[in-house]
Amino acid sequence: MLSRRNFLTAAVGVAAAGGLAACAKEDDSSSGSDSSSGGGGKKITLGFAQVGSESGWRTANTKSVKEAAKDAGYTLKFSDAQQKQENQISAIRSYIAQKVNVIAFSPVVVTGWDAVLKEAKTAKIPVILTDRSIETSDDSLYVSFIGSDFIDEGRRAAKMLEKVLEKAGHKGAVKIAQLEGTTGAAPAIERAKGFKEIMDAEHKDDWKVVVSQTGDFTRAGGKQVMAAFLQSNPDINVLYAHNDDMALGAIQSIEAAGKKPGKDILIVSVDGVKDGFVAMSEGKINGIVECNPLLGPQLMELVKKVNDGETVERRIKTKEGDFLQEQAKEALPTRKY
Ligand code: GYE
Repeated sequence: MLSRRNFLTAAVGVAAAGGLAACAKEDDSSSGSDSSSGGGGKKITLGFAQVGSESGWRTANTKSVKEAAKDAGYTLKFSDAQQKQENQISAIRSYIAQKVNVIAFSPVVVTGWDAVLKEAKTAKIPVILTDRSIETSDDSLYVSFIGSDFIDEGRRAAKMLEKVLEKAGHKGAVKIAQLEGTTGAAPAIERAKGFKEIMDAEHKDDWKVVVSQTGDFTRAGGKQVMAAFLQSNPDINVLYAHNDDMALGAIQSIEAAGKKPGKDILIVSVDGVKDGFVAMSEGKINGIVECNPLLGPQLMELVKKVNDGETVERRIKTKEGDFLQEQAKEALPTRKY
């Protein structure tokens, strides 16, 4: 017989079957003393439903959440949904059944959450969105959203491209290939939107996105889609990638096609992971808009307030910077992810 907990863990694993099921996992970890959670001395249990492990950003985010939960002395129930919404929904349902104190999750896509979040509300379990937002007509379904402003990141990427083109002394048409993040995910929708806003307002005549497709935020996706872009549009001279991992995959295809990344094709991406900085210090990426994954400590503070019944800010934005090649070498040793 499966114990209740093992049964629930198995349910999440089964829901993940069809993908890389072996990696779908729900871990329980607890540490610290009961008193460290403060309040009435009762240890807080947090259920965290992660998107997956698609990128360097995500790896750093997971590490930050796990470490911060440990430092705060919470019991953390963690699951990896392998970028599949149905897995995340199963994980959230299992947290509701386990009566955790607070649920936090990073929604893989923006739509389709109302039903499961209503179940959490009925069970009186507060929900915090981390990193990615959702679309809902019912604002009472979550208490707070902590994460970056992705529209602004898109705008910053366009502004960065202006600088990159100027530095490269680029003349003539700007033919942009866009590698989009996961279809339907907030960072994919909004990074495209912010970029387009600046492009339409300020570069209508000289810039054009000639191809745009999802690479699912992965290196393999970026590599594969870029290879196809180079076949269909060999005159592309700029790549805007919604994250570093896709840019890093694309670099492999650009080199395989006998072109120089960072020269023949100017590259701007988002995140600022270490490998992105390394590629930038080698001259292969021209500019990176930072998106900070180290949300763990802020999230744990928020969890405590929510658990204590305090009123919290509805929207908490993370702070980040912009980096060009000249700053890459200097910044590299201090990068934390
Ligand atoms: O940019 C990408 C990851 O949601 C901000 O997801 C996050 C994005 C990040 O896979 O690398």
